[in-house]
Amino acid sequence: AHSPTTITITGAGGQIGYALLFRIAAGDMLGPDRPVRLRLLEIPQGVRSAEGAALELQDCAFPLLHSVDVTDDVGRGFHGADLALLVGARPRTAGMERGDLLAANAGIFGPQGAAIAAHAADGIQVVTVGNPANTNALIARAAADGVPAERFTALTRLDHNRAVGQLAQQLDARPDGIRDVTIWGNHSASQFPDVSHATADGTSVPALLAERLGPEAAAQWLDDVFVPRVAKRGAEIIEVRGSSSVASAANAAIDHVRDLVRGRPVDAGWTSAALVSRGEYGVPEGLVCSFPVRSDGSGYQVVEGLDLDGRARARIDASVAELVAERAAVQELGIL
Ligand code: NAX
Repeated sequence: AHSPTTITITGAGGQIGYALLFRIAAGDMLGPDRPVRLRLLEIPQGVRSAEGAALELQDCAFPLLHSVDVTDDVGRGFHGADLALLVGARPRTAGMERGDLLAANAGIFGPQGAAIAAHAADGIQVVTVGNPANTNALIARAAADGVPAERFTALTRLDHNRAVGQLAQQLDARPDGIRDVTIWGNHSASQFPDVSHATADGTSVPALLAERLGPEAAAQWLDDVFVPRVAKRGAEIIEVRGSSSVASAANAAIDHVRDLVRGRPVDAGWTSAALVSRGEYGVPEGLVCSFPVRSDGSGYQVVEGLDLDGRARARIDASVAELVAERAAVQELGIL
């Protein structure tokens, strides 16, 4: 039998936290053979909400759930953690400049990175969900002296799943028949959802689109409908629902961690995650950028060697330029 995995969830008293905790405790993330200990890290204002979730977790009597701790102490929160989901972040509020937002989040993710280096288990995997996710991951990693760069990832799986959902609808296909979609770049409206290598039930997605819509209309649908719809889906959800994506975000975080730690079947194709760049596809080293990735259960690896046409190259470069600008803004604030 496996010994319990200690999982720290920051912002656990928030909306995504509430959608995540019960699925993790039910075994949806690590599997039905892996008991878990949950550490809910909150700020003082969020502690009661996290404590309420802890009471409800108890009331589920989940067989895999060994313990739940709620704390607002960062060191205690990451003590012995095998896995950290950094969900809590400072949201952008009216009148806030980008610099203010980056500085406020650096004040959260810097100390959390340092606490992870000081207190977490040796094999810690750190997944950043809180926005701006890529740059928050960059800040946490910079503060986590001695923790290898490949232990830091950020969530673009929600964007990936959104892209798969849109293609499934457009092609009348089942989502699980769609392979090798890629989200490139930043988890923001500049991201590039790329279907040029994608297949649906083994047939090229660009060829299927051209067959259904005609070649010109297919190209137009990709540029004018698909890409903006995926990249701005978060805003669409807010407009329709009156509140941001919650269950789909928690579901994507669960998919991301499951593939990361349990591995992803080779025949499921690749997926997307933001990793610390080693210079793949010309992305400057050290940026946390979304790539096509596979996992053998020891972490994500970038799928290298894909051909990129001029359209893809230009869109990837634009999103990477935004990541470079975010890093420069953080450096200017003296944070990196
Ligand atoms: P909520 O505002 O409901 O919850 C955030 C929680 O974090 C609150 O309970 C708050 O008290 C807590 N918190 C704030 N600072 C903290 C700190 N220093 N330490 C511990 N906890 C802290 O937001 P929710 O809807 O749950 O969203 C959480 C984050 O996910 C946001 O930053 C949001 O932008 C981001 N998202 C990221 C997505 C992605 O795909 N990467 C998609 C969904 C979501 O938008």
